[in-house]
Amino acid sequence: MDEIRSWKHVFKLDPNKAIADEDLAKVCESGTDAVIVGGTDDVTLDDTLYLLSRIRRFSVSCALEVSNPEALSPGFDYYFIPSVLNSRKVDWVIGHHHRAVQEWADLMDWEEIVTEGYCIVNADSKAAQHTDAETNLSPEAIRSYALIADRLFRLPIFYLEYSGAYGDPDVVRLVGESLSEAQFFYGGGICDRRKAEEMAQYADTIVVGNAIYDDLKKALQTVKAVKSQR
Ligand code: 1GP
Repeated sequence: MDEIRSWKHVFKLDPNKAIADEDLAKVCESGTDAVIVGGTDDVTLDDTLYLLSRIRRFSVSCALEVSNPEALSPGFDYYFIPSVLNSRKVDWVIGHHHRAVQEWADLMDWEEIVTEGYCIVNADSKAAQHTDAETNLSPEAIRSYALIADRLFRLPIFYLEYSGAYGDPDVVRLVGESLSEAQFFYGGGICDRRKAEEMAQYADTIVVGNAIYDDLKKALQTVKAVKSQR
């Protein structure tokens, strides 16, 4: 967890989306602190292994965000386990986790496993729909999920997920001010330098996903934006 605490910027790559070798090289050598491999649906073991083998040509840290236990594979530096705190379905909060631990507890290296307390707030995102998240939340309600992650459950990461949409900077600031121990991940709609700078003021770690596939040149500039704030 000590290394993760130093992460200011990460790219999230979707095993289900194609990326050319030269573009992947640019992502991995961009100066980002880490690459997370993760997607919402249709994540297969084959696609995950293929992407991992290509990322491993570079020295960048690499975490697998587990959305489908069938796609779990050894070889990552970390395994991020999301628990969607605002899901209406117990499976996404703790049910899938319980089944996985029953099956694989003896094989798990707990040192590599990091739990993320998620709050998904963009109703139109696949992540919200897939997990049946309650997205109609006031800033205070979102802050309360952050406090649950931080103080009540003492999770190492609180992840405010706007996936596919740029969030409300006032909400992100409120959450940032409320957390004391948990590492604050913000993800959603960061597609250029200005947006990266804005959210990096409030979040400990910003996550850039879709922009890699939409406009890589601008996505790469988000790294510089964060570095220049250091
Ligand atoms: C998605 O939080 C990440 O899980 C990043 O969001 O794809 O909108 O950049 P974007």
